[in-house]
Amino acid sequence: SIPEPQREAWKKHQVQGFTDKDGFEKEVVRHVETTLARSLFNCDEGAAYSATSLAFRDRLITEWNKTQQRQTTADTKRVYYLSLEFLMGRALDNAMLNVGLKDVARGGIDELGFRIEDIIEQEHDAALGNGGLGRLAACFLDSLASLNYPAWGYGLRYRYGIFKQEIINGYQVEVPDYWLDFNPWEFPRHDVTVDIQFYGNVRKSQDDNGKTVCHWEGGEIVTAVAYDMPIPGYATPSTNNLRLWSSKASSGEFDFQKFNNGDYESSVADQQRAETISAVLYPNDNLDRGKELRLKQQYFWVAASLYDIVRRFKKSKRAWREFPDQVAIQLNDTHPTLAVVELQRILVDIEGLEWDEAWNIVTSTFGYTNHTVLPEALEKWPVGLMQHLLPRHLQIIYDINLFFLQSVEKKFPNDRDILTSVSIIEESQPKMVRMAYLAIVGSHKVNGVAELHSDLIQTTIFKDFVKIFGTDKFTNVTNGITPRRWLHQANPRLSELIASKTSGHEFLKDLTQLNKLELSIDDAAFRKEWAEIKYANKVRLTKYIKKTLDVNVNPAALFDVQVKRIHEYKRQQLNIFGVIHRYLALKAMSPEERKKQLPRVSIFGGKAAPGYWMAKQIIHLINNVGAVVNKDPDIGDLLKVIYLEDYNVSKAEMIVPASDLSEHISTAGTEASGTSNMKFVLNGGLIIGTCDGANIEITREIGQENIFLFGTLSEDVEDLRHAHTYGSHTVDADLNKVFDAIQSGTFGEPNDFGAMVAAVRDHGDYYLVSDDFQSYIDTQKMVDNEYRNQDEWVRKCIRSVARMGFFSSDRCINEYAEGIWNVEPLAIK
Ligand code: 6GP
Repeated sequence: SIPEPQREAWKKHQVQGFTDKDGFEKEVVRHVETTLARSLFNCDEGAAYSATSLAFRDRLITEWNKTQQRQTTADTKRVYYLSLEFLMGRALDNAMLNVGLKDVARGGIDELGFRIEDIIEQEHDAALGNGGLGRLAACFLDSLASLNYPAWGYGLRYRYGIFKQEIINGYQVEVPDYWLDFNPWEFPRHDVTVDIQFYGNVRKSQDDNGKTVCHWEGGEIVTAVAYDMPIPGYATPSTNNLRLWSSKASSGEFDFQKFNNGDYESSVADQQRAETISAVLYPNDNLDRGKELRLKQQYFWVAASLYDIVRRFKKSKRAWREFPDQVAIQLNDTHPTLAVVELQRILVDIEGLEWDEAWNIVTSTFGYTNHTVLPEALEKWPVGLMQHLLPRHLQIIYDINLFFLQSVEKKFPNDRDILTSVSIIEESQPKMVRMAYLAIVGSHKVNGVAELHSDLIQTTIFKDFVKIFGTDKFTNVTNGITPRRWLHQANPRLSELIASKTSGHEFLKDLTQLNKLELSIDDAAFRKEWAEIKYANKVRLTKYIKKTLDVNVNPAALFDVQVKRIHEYKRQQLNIFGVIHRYLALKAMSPEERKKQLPRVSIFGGKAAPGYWMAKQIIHLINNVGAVVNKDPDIGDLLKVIYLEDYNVSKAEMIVPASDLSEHISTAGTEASGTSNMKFVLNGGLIIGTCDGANIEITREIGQENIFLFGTLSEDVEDLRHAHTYGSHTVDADLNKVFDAIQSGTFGEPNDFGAMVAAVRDHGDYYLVSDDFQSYIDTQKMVDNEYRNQDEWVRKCIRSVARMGFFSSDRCINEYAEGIWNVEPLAIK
């Protein structure tokens, strides 16, 4: 650093950042004219977006520097959140709101000849995630910064995020998402690099004291380069860091010999192979596909992050046993589990600690969050692949397993079954490493993401581990969402109305303040304004539907929304079968009877994993139903079926505030938590849902009279499945009529949907669509009836919002901090 006498000059010129409109405009013009090399003669909306973002980025980065400095000086414990996915969405609007300068920017941009809304729309979503797991990580970053926790996120800087979805002739088509053209929010740190080793072999030697030392040698090296994204807290100067690693060939890797000999292609091939590691996000949600490149991604990212964390710790010159006092690492699902093995390797092989001492440090450092009980999502890696790619790590895994099983044997002598069932190595053909088991053994806390889910993991997939470790190791942290993005940013008018009825914007820092809204519930003017805001949000979505799909929908109709990844367990098929049932019922009515019906718009959105054939058929059916229903003159406004293309975070910000009713209808016991359920209720929409995930806790908070619950309970699911397979399975008569309509060709080529119908009717109906169909239809009828009484409906919405305080990700992060990480916020003077 700079010596004391010269620091004066630095301090004099320290960047202050703008605070008013003039200062903002000056920064924008400077960036347009210098950074972007443009002028007032060729500054379009894109350039205005870039310059505005750069102006804000400059502000954030000065606060980022101060925050890091503060944390280093305070020398407190830091949290590291390791996640393969961060579904951030757009950054500009969030940055403007969190630093409290959106109005300043609005005025400045206006004077410079643009509209702030148009500028915001220029930004490409940072879509480095699939769904719930990745968006949760993004909400957590916002809360960590807003609550002043010293925390870093670590992830991969994918060149291609989740694909863009186009709907062509009713089918999903995937288009690559190249998002890095110009990203003003990232800072390349070409000086922060880590060399990562793969393959090779292990050599053993004896040190001077006769101790065996392992050396991992040979193989190939790939370099990780750090890219940092500043994460601004709301109404605080704290600005945390999201560090994403990008892969490139190590400088030794480029083969000049080949190059000079004219063998350009193969000299470039090595480079491309290295860059492939961080090239693409795997597009699967709740599904593990076990591809070698995925394992490479995992190790690459985990090894680079740990190197960084250990380097930072070593600067403090503390003893190794203090590592867990300085460092908490959270594993976002099992994807980063190799970090457990890598830290043990660093401590034993490189730092020379004894195994037990090292293992104590490791297990005190890590916490593991499980996000699903679906068997197809539980990660396993073939032992052979692990041996080839990470030979030393496999040895360490075997040793971890050996010592673990020895301890189990001691506790349960002569119980071979428990040894087989909890072994980290599955004795299958081929043998597999069970990553969840490794994560449990390597962590001091394991948590689920909603009460039901946390109970289920303790009584089903991990029950033997509860016997071994006791219940203390297992805990629940119910998910939450950030009210900054999901209320203040997505629904500014509602946020202002709430502010006017509570203690200003305090609710954005303490969401429980929403309960003050109940005091205003009898205020007719307030309810009227509430309803007007909902209507305006629906009009906005209506215009978007007209623009993108050329379908006219009536904004006064009930908007019924299901937007999320397409998955059989989430049961979009149940929803579309219900829509078909409604269509058939309307068709069968006389014109007089039809006039009495409530108009409804069924809105769907979401991506299917490219290799998930059934999910793609579901998308196809929804679109085909829309094509028939939307142009049926008998139906008119009474029913419209809309498929919104390319659902993502920024579209959610428009869709969620426009919903009257949203669907969270997974088979009970399959949706670990769900988080969009929380977003919809927080924006004044009601839920139709099953007794699953966080729906249960939402019901407890808002009251069962404010939610439409239906369907099988999770404790009955197993018996029903058993009965479907071994008993007789009869399908509900109304559902059979739906199937008949599909199979008679009403919605296109029946063969296209044969498998979807057969899955329910003939192949055991694993997701219990037939069991829940009638109660779903009946509950939808109740919805229609209740929606007619708009005054009571609005009261329900207000009451629900008032009681949603629990579902802030701030509450959730505080629970992690206290119960798992043992970290405290850093006070700011
Ligand atoms: C998801 C769960 O499906 C969802 O219910 C939950 O709300 C979310 O995680 C956040 O906890 N799980 C995944 O996206 C996933 O891929 C491996 O889990």
